[in-house]
Amino acid sequence: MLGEQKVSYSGVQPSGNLTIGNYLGAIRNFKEYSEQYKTFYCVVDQHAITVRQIPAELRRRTYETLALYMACGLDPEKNTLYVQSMVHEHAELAWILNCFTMFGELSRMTQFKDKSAKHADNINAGLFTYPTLMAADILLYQTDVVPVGIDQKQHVELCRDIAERFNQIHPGTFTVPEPVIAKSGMKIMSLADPTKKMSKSDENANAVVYILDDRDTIIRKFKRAVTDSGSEVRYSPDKPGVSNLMSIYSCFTGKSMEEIEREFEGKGYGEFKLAVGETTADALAAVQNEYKLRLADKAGLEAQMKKGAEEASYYARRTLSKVQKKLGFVQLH
Ligand code: ATP
Ligand code: LTN
Repeated sequence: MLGEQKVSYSGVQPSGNLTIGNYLGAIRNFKEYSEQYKTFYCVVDQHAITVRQIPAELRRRTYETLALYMACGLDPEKNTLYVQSMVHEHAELAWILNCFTMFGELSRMTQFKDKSAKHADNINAGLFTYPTLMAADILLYQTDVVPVGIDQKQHVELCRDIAERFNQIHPGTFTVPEPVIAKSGMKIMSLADPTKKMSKSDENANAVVYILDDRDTIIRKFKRAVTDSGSEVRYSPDKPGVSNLMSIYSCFTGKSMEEIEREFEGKGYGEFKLAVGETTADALAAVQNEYKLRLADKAGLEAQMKKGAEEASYYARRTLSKVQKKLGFVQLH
């Protein structure tokens, strides 16, 4: 809570082109808090460097991610939209929280295990302590809710544990946040392997539908999506490919699984896949148009970065100085 207002906080890494997984699992849900909550949505560039990035690409994607936030309907007058590295309190609080986080806790994080298997030549300390930086992001703003995809639930739960541990020693420091996982869209799977999460860092571009893919590409990718044996459109654990496509269709149309099964009864996979492709392309068209306008206005994006960082810093500074005081760091006035 900040004053009387509840707070929603989330972040997305500028580590690749954003996917419909990022959109349905996270960004699309940010907007619903805009009216009643105080909201902070961050482009987490410091998290992105836990795996090697090409500097020019990281810079470009930072602008793109901010433009996409706006294109997805996040009004900068109602939401604080900013870039993590422009608010130095994040890194400072992360250090402090490292001293309140256990080695064993970080070792259990499944994202760390997955990413260290994938980047075996670069298992750096930042990759390991990634969740304490994420906890700092969240706790600096006295956050109540964190809208994320299900893969981030474990990190938010660790953040809760860290906040509770800190509060036990230094009462009343942090609001303890809750993860909020969308009912549908919490985990969109890869189109090439429906047992794997759709991920922006996937090397196979056909496995992933990007928010900015053009209409033909979207339709082609869905046409090629791996489906299961049989020909029936049915939501079931033994049909992971079809079930994933049904989830995507349901997210974009609001239809229930039963309604979708009825709609495609007696029709084959081909017709179903085309419908999913067309529906997705239609739904993304408005976001794409708005995105192009936003991205073309570099000065506007930079003005927003500045304004967002100033807004965020005000709250971040307050929490950090409260923490430093509680810890016994000398404060000069
Ligand atoms: P990377 O591949 O670089 O790890 P990512 O695609 O997992 O990236 P993040 O920036 O780590 O994306 O995640 C941003 C938000 O999108 C998080 O809230 C995450 O839970 C959500 N998200 C990512 N992929 C999916 C997915 N396939 N389904 C639902 N939500 C997702
Ligand atoms: N770890 C998240 C990104 C992230 C985040 C956050 C999400 C960084 N800081 C704070 C919610 C709240 C991910 O998507 N991989």
